[in-house]
Amino acid sequence: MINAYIAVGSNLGDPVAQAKQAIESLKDLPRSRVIQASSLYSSTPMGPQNQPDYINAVVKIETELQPLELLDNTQKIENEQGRVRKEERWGPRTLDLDIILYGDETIDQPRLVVPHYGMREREFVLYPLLEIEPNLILPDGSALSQLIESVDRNGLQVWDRN
Ligand code: A4P
Ligand code: MG
Repeated sequence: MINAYIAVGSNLGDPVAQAKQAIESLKDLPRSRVIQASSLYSSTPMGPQNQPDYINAVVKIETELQPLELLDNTQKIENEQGRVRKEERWGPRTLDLDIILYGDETIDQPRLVVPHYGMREREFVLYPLLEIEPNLILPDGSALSQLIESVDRNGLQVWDRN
């Protein structure tokens, strides 16, 4: 069993409901178990500002799925929740599920890069992660609690406490 962390993001089509539905769907992942979900947070958009605020959360799971199997399953959930892939970088979406960490593994493949490339700078990933895993050490040996000191909350707020 490997511990993995999935970041949930939505800013279209009732984002709160999308995020809650995504957490429910993650509970049905094969050969896996949800250990904990963070609170839901509201966050201001990273990237183009002419899009709605986001709802973000992080979910800790325990899984026997291999990394690419996990990605297949999270992409299936994205598609089921009406995700339409668009050209615009960092544009709005009904649901984005990013694999933030997969155990201590460093993965660099065309379809999957773990740790997720943006996690170190993104307040909407780091603060929910800190809520559920305050003592987390990243694969490169850095402590989450230390890393987060240099990352501004940028308006991030708890929306729905878990
Ligand atoms: N891929 C590679 N590594 C991973 C990984 N660790 N987890 C590949 C998931 N997927 C990974 O992703 C494109 C491809 O990345 C996938 O096919 C997969 O093989 P995508 O989800 O189709 O495209 P995307 O969502 O546009 O790209 P990405 O990188 O997920 O977008 P970002 O960078 O996550 O930006 N502002 C706020 N406040 N909150 C947000 O959640 N999210 C974004 C999306 C922009 N602004 C935001 C937020
Ligand atoms: Mg994504």
